[in-house]
This record gives sequence, structure tokens and C-alpha cells, in this order.
Amino acid sequence: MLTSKMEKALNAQIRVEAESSQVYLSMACWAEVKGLEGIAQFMYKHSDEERMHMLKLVKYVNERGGHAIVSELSAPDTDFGTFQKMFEQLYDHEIFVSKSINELVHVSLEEKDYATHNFLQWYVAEQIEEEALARTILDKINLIGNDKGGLYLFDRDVQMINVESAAADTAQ
Ligand code: OFO
Repeated sequence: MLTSKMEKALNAQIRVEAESSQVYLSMACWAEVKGLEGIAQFMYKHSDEERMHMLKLVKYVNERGGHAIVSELSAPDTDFGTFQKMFEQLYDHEIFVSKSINELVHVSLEEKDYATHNFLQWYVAEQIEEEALARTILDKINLIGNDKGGLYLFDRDVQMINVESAAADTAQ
């Protein structure tokens, strides 16, 4: 059974994951209308993953005797300036999510809720991978600079960049 403090904190994270999904969906739309098809596909996929992170929390809260709340969400930006700026924003957003997960882990320890602490380890590991992925992409973008051919190749290849390939890159 979740304590009410734990339930409230998990519900706050449900909202964070739902808003993350909306942010990346909005990024996908921006990229798609700009003709950046590969980047758009990457963002659509990322948005789906965030929805999965949200659902995992929803199921957990309901299973543990709580009530997962589907709340209103803040509207994401609709204009991201340049694709470089957009990926910087993605990185900053993932850092924000990591902090939020850390806070949640902290609450689980305060509440002596070791089951939730254990459940949250999946998110802790996931955030390490997501931050590594965002950094890998930013490194590639820095290499391209303002080169149009580079952007063409980046847009083509970004769909192949995933958590596994980023982890392999970081290990090198
Ligand atoms: Fe990209 O973060 Fe969810 O957890």
C-alpha cells in the first residue's frame, strides 16, 4: 500500500512523463513541417517511449492500492528555432526529468517504501541512458556545424541512433 505522500509524488511523475511525451510530440511536428523527416521520426518514437514511461507508473500506482491521476498538462512550445536548439532543449528536459526521478527516489526512502524504491531503479537506469543518448546527438550536431550536407546525413541517420548505440559510443 502506498502512503499518501508516495502516491502524490508518483502522480506528479506521471504528469512529468505525460508532459515529456507532449514535448517530444510537438518537436516531431515542428521537424515534420520543416521537412526534417528523420528527426521527426526520432521524436515521434521518443514521444511514444515517454508515454510508455507514464503508463508503467500508472499501472504501478493502481496496483499498489493508489489511484493514478490523469491530469491536465501544460502545453509544450510549438516553435523550436533550429534543430540544434531543439536537441539542446531535449537534453535539458532529460536533465530535468532525472532530477525529478531523483526526488522521487528520495521520497521512497523517506517513506521507507522499498518496493517503490526498487521499482524506481528502472527509471534511474533509463535516465542514465537517455542523458547519454542526448549527449551523443549533441556531439554529432556540433561536428556538423552549419554544413548542409551534414544536416542531410544527420537527418537520415538520427533514426538509427538509439539508447544502445549511444551506450556503445560512450563506452569507447
Ligand atoms: Fe525521457 O524520460 Fe521518461 O523517464
